[in-house]
Amino acid sequence: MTAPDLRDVERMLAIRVFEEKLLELFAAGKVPGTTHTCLGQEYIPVAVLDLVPDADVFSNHRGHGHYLARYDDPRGLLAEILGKDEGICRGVGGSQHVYRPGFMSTGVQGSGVPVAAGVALSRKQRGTGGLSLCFVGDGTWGEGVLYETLNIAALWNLPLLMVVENNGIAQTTPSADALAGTIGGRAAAFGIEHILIDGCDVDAIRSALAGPVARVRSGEPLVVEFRTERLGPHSKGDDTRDAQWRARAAAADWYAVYDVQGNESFTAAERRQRERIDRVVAEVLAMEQSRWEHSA
Ligand SMILES: Cc1ncc(C[n+]2csc(CCOP(=O)(O)OP(=O)(O)O)c2C)c(N)n1
Repeated sequence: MTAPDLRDVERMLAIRVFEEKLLELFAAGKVPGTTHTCLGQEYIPVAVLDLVPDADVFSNHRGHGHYLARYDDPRGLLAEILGKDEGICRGVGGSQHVYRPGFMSTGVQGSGVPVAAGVALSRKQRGTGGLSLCFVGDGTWGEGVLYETLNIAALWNLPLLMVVENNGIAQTTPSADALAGTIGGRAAAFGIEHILIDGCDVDAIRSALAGPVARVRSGEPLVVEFRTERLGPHSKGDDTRDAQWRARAAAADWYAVYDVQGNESFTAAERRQRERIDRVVAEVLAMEQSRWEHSA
């Protein structure tokens, strides 16, 4: 692995610290609704989003890292999750339904995929350039609309980049019990290129993807599958994986692979981010609740 760039590591740490704080706030009863953290997967949006500053991003239920890697706006996101008026969507969307121009998430599995293709079609027809980037989990390959979308994307040469965060499990169902064949094989059925990324080296990921992503812009849809590990539970207490699996996930964690603890500049970056996120938490907790909050 090449020496990781401090700025990239700091962005990954910002997401990690944010997600850890969120679980603490949840345990303290401060988070309405539910929340899904991306602990372990932070490097994926950090690696990918820098390649596509011209993309509309379609995110999913596990989308905090996607948003933070793009906008570095923990204040707006936390305020949104906690239902505050200063949240990105005035506290109406919460953790899973975030919108701002160029970014949209949804908690309805797979429902962002055809929307991403529609926006890609619109870009193509209007000749604006750019592309749609859609994040999905491996479990979402059980949603039929995904295949209808791949079919149309291939047939109409849409600038659609689908990033699959394959953490091997969908809520409590191991992918091996639900997914026949492979994700690569399914992309191939539509004549769509598939790239498998196994590893968390952000520079290597960008080098591997730069060329294929450039081809997406000219109308070659692409599926990029990341073999990754979810460090936390699906949402809060629902982790059915055995100790062996959890140990494997911990060993693959980029935080360990990058040896954050053994690198002075990384530990300083982590300290900076902890202080920053602590400040954000204090500010957000002091904000007014959203006036859109239901009173019942
Ligand atoms: C249409 C729909 N069905 C079921 C759910 C409940 N649900 C939320 S996340 C999830 C599992 C998603 O697994 P995957 O796509 O692999 O993403 P991961 O959670 O592993 O990141 C399920 C079943 C949902 N949100 N939407």
